Formats: sequence, structure tokens, C-alpha cells
Amino acid sequence: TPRIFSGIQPSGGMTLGNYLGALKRFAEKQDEGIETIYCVVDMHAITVWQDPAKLRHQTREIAAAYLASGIDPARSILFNQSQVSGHAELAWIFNCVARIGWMYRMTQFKDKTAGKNAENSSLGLLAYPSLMAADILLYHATHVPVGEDQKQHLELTRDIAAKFNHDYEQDFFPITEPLIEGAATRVMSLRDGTKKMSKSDPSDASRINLTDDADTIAKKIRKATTDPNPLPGTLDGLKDRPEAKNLINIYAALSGESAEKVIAEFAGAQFGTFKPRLAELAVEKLAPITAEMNRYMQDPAEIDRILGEGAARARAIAAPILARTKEIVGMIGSQ
Ligand code: AQP
Repeated sequence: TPRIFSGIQPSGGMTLGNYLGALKRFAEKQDEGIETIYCVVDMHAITVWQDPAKLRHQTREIAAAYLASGIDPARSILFNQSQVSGHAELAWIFNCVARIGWMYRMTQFKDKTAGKNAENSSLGLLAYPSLMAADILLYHATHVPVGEDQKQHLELTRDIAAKFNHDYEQDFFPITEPLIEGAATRVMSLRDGTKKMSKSDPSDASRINLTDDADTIAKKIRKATTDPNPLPGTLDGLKDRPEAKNLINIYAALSGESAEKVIAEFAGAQFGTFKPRLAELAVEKLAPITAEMNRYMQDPAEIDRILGEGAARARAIAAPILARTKEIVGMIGSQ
């Protein structure tokens, strides 16, 4: 039976990219009646130093974003990663299965160390994909909904599962399938259409945050980098226009229409006409989520209670899988 796992890092506030590429689809999967396990991956966040008070706040904010976008703790498991120690335990075993060279090849590691001395980044940042494999395989998850940017890490999860199964002559870990679908699997920066929209981008103008108010959203879209030409009538005409393509994709994902339909609707329009329409749509779709997030954030104790309860349910699924893994590896245990 299918089981879905996915996570979001509390390394900043949620962006429109996280929402369209991940969160929005998480709720859809839950509503399809599939077993869903969703995590706030705080252990991933500290691969880059986080201020402790901010980390706590951001963890609750990501949990609030999950809840506000329709994740129902009665139907999905919602928890923060560090409360279930099995993630760290399985990650260690995977650190011994995965090869260092696999980690150096990851484009996220290269991007995050670009222009810096990679030798000075944390060992955790390099090993990040091994912990991600543990997150998924600790629950024998079969499907992982993510944005396009995580595709390479998921391939590594499959490689780790396959190597474990091969090294220990077992058919134990499933080979997980990525679920990358929809118009906005890769939302790009509003300042540079070749870079992904990211919560850790130093420029706040590059992204829409789920906590931005209507005026801020409208202003960021108005100021978004674009070329001077009017919109073409077909997707072909967007080929060498990454900024225009990005705004059309965002419109399509928010409205639930196909990008083809959106581009046909705005054929020949100037950005001066299109941008206010996009801003209006973004505000209409995001304002209710922002309001719900704010409502949840009024009661941090309730968020912590939900996370604690989710962690207990996650532990119950993970415990026999972890115990069996250790047994396969040859570790003595009393369970
Ligand atoms: N720009 C994006 N477009 C579509 N999907 C995206 N995701 C992230 N950015 C985009 C998806 O959001 C989920 C959670 O991502 P994450 O928080 O675990 O880390 P990330 O992918 O590294 O996202 P950020 O915002 O860029 O965080 P930082 O800046 O801390 O690295 C994933 O499913 C991801 O695909």
C-alpha cells in the first residue's frame, strides 16, 4: 500500500515556492485518502547554523503552515524530526552505506557552498541526503511529493536503499518513487528567473513569503524582474524568457489552470496588465492561509501538542523497521 513521506526545513519562513511545489500538494494527497506522514525537518535545518530561538519559532511556523494549508492531524501524521530519534539512528547506518563521492556530486551541496570554501561547511551539510534517505525509509515510504529541486536527492535515496539491500542480501527497503507534478514544481526567484525561489535567499524581494501581507505581495510582483516584451500567445514563445515563464507558471498553479490556457488568455498583454492580475490572484489564494497560520501561531502550546502527538505515532511506525534494520546489520538489541 502506498505511504507518503515529505518534509520541510524550518530554515526560514515558508515561500510561495514551498507552498506550490510541496505544501499545496501534501494536502491533496491526504485528501485522496493515502497514508501521509509530514515532517518539519529541524535536524536538516541545523546543517547551517540557526539561532535557537528562531529555530523554535520557525519550526512552529512551518507546522502552522502545514495546518493552515489543510493538513489534518487526525488524518496525517505531523511532527518535527528531532522528536523521533530513529531518523538519526538510521541516518548513521546510511552514512556507512552511502559513499562520500555520491554526496560531493549533489547540486544542492555545490549551490550552498558556491563561492565559499566547501571544507568549512558542516559535515552535516554534506551528509544531508543520507539523513533525507533515513527520513523516508524509516517509514518504508513508497512515494515522496517534492519540488523539482529535490529530484537528485531522491535518486540518492533510491541508490542508498538499493545498496543496503544489495550489501545485506535483503529485499528490505522499498525503492521510493518521487511525485513531481503540476505547473509549479520549480518556482523561480522574482529577481532572477534562472535561480529557484528560496527561503534562504538574502534578498527578501526575490520571494513571496506566506506571511507577507497583500500590499507586500503586490509590490514584490510589480517589481519582479521581467523583459520589456509583451506576453506571447503560446508556451513556445516563453522559451528564452525565464522570468515571464515563471510568472505564467505561478499564475497557472495558483488558478489551477494549465499554463497553455493562461498564456492564451494573456496573449499580447503587457506586464503592466498581467502583473496586477497575478498579484490579485496571489493575494486571493494566500490571504486565507496567512490568516490561518497567524491564528495557529497565537497558540504555540497547541502546536507543540500536535507535534508531540504526531511524533508518538511516527515512532510507533518506525520502531519495528529500525529494529529490523539493526538486526539485518548485525547489531544486538533487546526488542
Ligand atoms: N522554488 C521552489 N519551487 C518548487 N518547490 C520548491 N521547494 C522548495 N523551493 C521550491 C520544495 O519545498 C519543499 C521543502 O523544501 P525545504 O524546505 O526542505 O528545502 P529547500 O528545497 O532547500 O527549500 P528552500 O526554500 O530553498 O530552503 P533553503 O533556502 O533553506 O534551502 C521541498 O519539497 C522542495 O522541493
